[in-house]
Amino acid sequence: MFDDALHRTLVGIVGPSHVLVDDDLTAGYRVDWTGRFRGTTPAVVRPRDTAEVAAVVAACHSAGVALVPQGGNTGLVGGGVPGDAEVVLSLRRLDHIEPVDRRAAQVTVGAGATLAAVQQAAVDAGFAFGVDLGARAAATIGGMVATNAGGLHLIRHGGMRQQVVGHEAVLADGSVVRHLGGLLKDNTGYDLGSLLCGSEGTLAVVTAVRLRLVRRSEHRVAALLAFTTVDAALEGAWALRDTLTSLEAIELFFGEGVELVCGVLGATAPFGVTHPVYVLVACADDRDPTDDLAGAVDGLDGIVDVAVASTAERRAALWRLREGHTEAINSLGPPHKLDITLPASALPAFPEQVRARVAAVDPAARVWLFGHVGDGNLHVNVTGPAPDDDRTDEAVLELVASLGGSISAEHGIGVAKRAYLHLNRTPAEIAAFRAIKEALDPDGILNPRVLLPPVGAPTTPPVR
Ligand code: 2HG
Ligand code: ZN
Repeated sequence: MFDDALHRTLVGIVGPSHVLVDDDLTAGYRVDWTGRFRGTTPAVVRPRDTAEVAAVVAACHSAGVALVPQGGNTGLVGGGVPGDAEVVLSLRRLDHIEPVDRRAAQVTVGAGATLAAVQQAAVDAGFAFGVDLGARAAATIGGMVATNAGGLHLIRHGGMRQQVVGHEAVLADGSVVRHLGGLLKDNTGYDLGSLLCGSEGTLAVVTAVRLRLVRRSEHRVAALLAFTTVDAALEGAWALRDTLTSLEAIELFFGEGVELVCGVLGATAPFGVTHPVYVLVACADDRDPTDDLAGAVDGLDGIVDVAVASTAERRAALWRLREGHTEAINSLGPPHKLDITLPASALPAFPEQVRARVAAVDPAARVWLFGHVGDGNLHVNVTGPAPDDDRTDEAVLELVASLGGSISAEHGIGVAKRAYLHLNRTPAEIAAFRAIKEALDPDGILNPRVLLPPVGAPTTPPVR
């Protein structure tokens, strides 16, 4: 239980100004970015280094008080905010970035370093970081590890798991595991770093990671391609994926999304009319990739409009149309975020299928689709249903599972999808997950409300 004694202990560890208890001070830590998930907490604790994190976790462990680790609070499945009793363990102050190790092409960073800061450090040293995503200014590396973030460049460099070459984390009893050497060949037992990727704060608190860096490409170009049908857009996207060696990102979105982004954020679309479907393609290379991109686009069927952007400013304007979706949709009220991956063969029919499924459950709901089409990851956003009305979530996730897709591509399970894990994972797999959790956190103090299905949740996929 959180009591005066624990409060005093925490103040002794991190100092009085880093144990926040007043409602107005904790407010921003208790609600997620979308506003759909909110809770209460006895305290937000803000340690400044690994030793303080370890002491805080040990104190909470002794008192039997659960913790929710939190980074930039940009998560979209309710995995980083408290329910009603957990202490929020904010890792934001662990934002150190060590000098880039040029010989190894690696950098060690604290869990609280933002993605943007790590990207800048990599660029300053002549490299790049392999993962990019729209929330780069606020998202922290620790949170990105915890959710195994994928993002925009996954088709080129992989997701977070592929970048982590070393880790440091605090276990549930306050002990520290540190393996930050960054050796690429290192078969000395279980790969705890890999296990922590996607563990959503349930197995340990990530305090630092060593990241691989990638080569920096000096020349970039982006193009927005407009299509009249989903089929043509997908065929085009796949053809570009298979021909362009400089491809960095390939994104799909729809006319209604572009109109919303332009209306809400004041962005401008490059064409005089709104087209039904768009593909945004980005290339980066050591030499100017514009000719390669133009050549590849020329060979595609079904394109009705093209805008090519070479300058940073024009590229940013095209990216605004895609990255602005999240913010623009949020202006309609807390959305239901259903971040899914589908097998390529299921993608063409999916937009119509998912709209029909949602309409059958809630005719007033609106469906917004956009995502990283190169890896089959679509973001299905549903607006209209109340935050706690899960009927459309269930309908969409069941459809996705029946098509052989994943109910979480890159955002994690959090609290939003834990009741649906059985759609993708067998009873034996879930039992193995529980055994790992039991072994590393026997008292269940690390983010206990996320990822694993609640007791009593279904264990077998529904028969349809
Ligand atoms: C993106 O790809 C993020 O922009 C957020 O993963 C997706 O807002 C979303 O649903
Ligand atoms: Zn995404």
